[in-house]
Formats: sequence, structure tokens, C-alpha cells
Amino acid sequence: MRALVSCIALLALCFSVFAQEIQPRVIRFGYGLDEQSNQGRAVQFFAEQVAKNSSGRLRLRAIGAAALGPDVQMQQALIRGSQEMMVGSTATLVGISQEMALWDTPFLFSSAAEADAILDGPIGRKIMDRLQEKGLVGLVYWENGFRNLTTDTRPVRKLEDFNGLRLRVMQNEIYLKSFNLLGANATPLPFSELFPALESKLVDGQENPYNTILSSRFFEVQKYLSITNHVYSPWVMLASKKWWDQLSADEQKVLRDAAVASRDHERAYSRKESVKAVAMLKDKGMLVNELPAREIERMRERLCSIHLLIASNVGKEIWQETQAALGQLRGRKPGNGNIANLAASSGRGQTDSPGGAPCR
Ligand code: TK8
Repeated sequence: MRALVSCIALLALCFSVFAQEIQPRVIRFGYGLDEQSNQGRAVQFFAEQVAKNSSGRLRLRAIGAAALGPDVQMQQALIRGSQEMMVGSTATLVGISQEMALWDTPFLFSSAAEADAILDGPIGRKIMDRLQEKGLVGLVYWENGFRNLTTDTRPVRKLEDFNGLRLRVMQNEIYLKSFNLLGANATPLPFSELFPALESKLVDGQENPYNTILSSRFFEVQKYLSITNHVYSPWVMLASKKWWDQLSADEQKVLRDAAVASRDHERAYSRKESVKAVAMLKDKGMLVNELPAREIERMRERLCSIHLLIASNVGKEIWQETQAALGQLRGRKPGNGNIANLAASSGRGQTDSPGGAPCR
């Protein structure tokens, strides 16, 4: 009898512990693009992984198309704890955590493989972890992609074509300054206001990866697509720290594992789609031109001075670590991109640029 009682007690204990480890929860997960975009599909994939790994106890309520507000508004909701999760651009996070500005460095990565190595390595982790003191938990980086330019008034074929172009940029100082340096007249706007701004000709153009240009139907209001690949843009999946800290270790693990699976899935999917997207944009009537290497080089050079600003935002240590890591990935000795040289030469001659070409 005693054995039976203790056996039942043990079972009850096991059951209650298990029940406590993963509780039924609804997770409000916001994002900016449409459901059918690469972002929307990846959120769907994440939702399925979360449901599967928690036997349906953790349920994602995915809310796209910025219905919970633009990135910056969702970030504040996460910090307050009135929304649980989101995915959005790292560029809109710099107001909260300035180290995020590293990813805004023009021509930082010359390939997706370089981006993966740095984002998923210790540097990417360190930058994401700085969010914790601001009330956010960074889980993984997804690929938004290399950004290209669309315009309605004229194509951009050379550096001078930027002159006076009214361009929408993300709400981010580096983007604003970079495009102004190139000669454009940049206006920061949240993504949700972009289509109407293009349609009403408040701005002449914008810049985003191919997938977004297609899924957001910018081809309806933009005539030209000029291939610049001027920056690699990541998305970052975030959780509210207030909420995250209340989760059990098991619940956190479900979310972390699903986040990693979604990252790998999203990148593979986005890369595949991106190749098709250019052809589809041509089909939709966009006129596509690729900037000659010489003009890309001129853009790069014009943007050298922005490196100093980024280095001061992210801190000397992270900046140099990144340059060294990129040098290593490219099979070169570290040394370029040294902040002292960069400062002494006002951005001339020392800093690494993508593809390995130095700023001159
Ligand atoms: C979507 C944005 C978008 C970004 C932008 O919410 O704002 O241009 O590229 O992906 O995060």
C-alpha cells in the first residue's frame, strides 16, 4: 500500500513538473512584410517548429504586414512586455543598441557565406547579447539580403546619378548619411509607409533586396532596378526579455531550437527565391541595370568616411575584431581596418572594404 501511494505521488510529481515545464502559451509574433513574402513564410515555418517541439502547447500568433506597428514600435512593445516576439531589420534597432550599426556598414560582406560566418560567429552573438540590457533577447539572424536600388525617375548607372534623388531609407542614421554622401536626398520612413510614399511620388526610389521588391509589389510603382548590392541587410528575431525571463528552461529551449531551424530554412529559401525574383521583376516590366565595377568602386570610396562613424558607434574593439575576422575569411593577414590608421588617414588607405578593396 505504501509503495502504491509513493508510486502515485511520484507520478503526480512527474506530471506536474512536466506540465510546468511547457505551459500552454500564445505568443504574439509581429513582422513587417506580407504573409506571402519570404519573411512571412519563414515566420510560418518557425510557428510550425514551435508547435511541433512543444506538442502544440506553445502557439504562435503571427501578425504580419506591420499590423502591430513598424519595427521601432514593436521593439518598444517587446521592451514593455506587451508583445512577446518579432522579427525585423537590425538597422531599425540602432536607436536601442548602437552596436547594431555594424551591419549597416556599406559593402561590409562580399558574399552570403561571409555574412553567415560573421553573423553566426562570436561577433554576431556579442552584438545580439548587448540587447539584453535594453530589455530584448536576440535569438537568430535571418537573411533580408543584399540591397539594391529601385527608382521611378531614372536608372542609376553611375555615382552622379544619385544627385538629388529623393530616396526612402530605413530609420537609421548610417543609411541616411550614406545616401546623402552619395548625393541623394534621403528620407527616413518606416517600411509600412514606403509603398504609399512611392505611389504618391513623395520619394523617387528606395532600396531593398530583390525578394522584398517583388513581394511588396514595388514594381507597380518603380520602373528601374539598379543593381548595387551596397549592403547586406540582416533581420533579427527578438523576444521580450520581460517575458523570456518568465519562461522555463524547456520553453526557452523549444524557442531557441525552432529559431535556429528557422534561420537555416529562411536563408536557404530566401537565397533560392532571390535568384528567381530578378527574372520575375523583369517580367513585370522593370528595367534592370547592373552598375559597372568601376562605379561600385566609386560608391565604396565615397562611403569610406562613414566607416569612422560606424566604428565609433560600435566601438573600436568590435570594429577591429570584425575587420580581422573578415581578413581571415578572405585569407589575408589582419591589420587592415585598424582604427588608429583609419582615424589618422581620415578614412584614406587603411580600412577594409568588401571584396577586399581598401578605401582610398
Ligand atoms: C520590414 C523591413 C524591411 C526593411 C526595410 O519590416 O524597412 O526596408 O528592409 O525588410 O524590416
